[in-house]
Amino acid sequence: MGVVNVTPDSFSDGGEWFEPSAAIAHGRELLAQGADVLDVGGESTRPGAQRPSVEEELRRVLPVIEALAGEGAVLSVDTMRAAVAAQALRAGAAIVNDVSGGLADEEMAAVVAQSGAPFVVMHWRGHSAAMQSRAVYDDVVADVCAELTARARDLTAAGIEADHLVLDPGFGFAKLAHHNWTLLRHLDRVVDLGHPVLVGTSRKTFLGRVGVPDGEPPRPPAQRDAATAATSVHAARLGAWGVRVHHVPSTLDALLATAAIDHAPDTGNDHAPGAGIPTAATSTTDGG
Ligand code: HH2
Repeated sequence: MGVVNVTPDSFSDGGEWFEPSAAIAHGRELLAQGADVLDVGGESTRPGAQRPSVEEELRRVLPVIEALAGEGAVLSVDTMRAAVAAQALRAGAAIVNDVSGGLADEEMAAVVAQSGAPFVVMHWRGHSAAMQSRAVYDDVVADVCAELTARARDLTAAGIEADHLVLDPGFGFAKLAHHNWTLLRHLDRVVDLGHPVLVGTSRKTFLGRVGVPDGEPPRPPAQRDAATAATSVHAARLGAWGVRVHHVPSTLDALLATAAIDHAPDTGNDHAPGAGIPTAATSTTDGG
């Protein structure tokens, strides 16, 4: 899933794709690079971000969704607002991605249920101003699993088909760095809840601290793509359904390389049919 932030203030790429024409071009670029789904959002969730009005959020996302859906792209709308989700679905979005999992807007569950669209339910404990003070857990894996399970139960009671729910542990949302790492290590427990799982670690601050001594500032967001690729490969290995990233080529390369390892012939099978014995035509100057 490639990220299209139509915002002036997103933490990693705020302002870069704020004009509809730039956002549409960026969406096309992400598709050409191999994204299967584009996640279009008009509100930044970074700590301290000001919420746009509903009208402003619609003004940002609708032209981008209409244009890219018209070209056949599969789109999710990244919104906490039922009114935005409803109009985005009418404009051609196929999936609703709500970082609040339906908690921020009490109309959201009904809109999604009526549409029959898949719904990404992220683990959330409040809007950005309050969320870091709520990063308190007895056991982060057990607590996040329990809260996601409760959300799934309430959303199915509200009429959303259980098999339309995608769960997301919400990396960086009401989580300290060690909470994010522990959740990644035990992501199989979230997968075991029985829903597809989406993982969004892309460029988040805890990745910017990898290899940086304590007390020094984290690396800037654009220098976090290798760490994003590593965490995304790990998530895929543990059974994630999707990974949400800003830079598609680095994560896709890492996923494809891992898949090549998984599909390599067993040792001792060098001459088995289909083992890919290099020929003159396929050999390359660096050994193939
Ligand atoms: N993270 C962000 C936004 N939407 N959706 C899901 N399902 N999972 C996530 O982890 C997630 C998300 C934050 O990233 P970004 O959109 O780049 O930043 P901002 O909120 O500042 O626009």
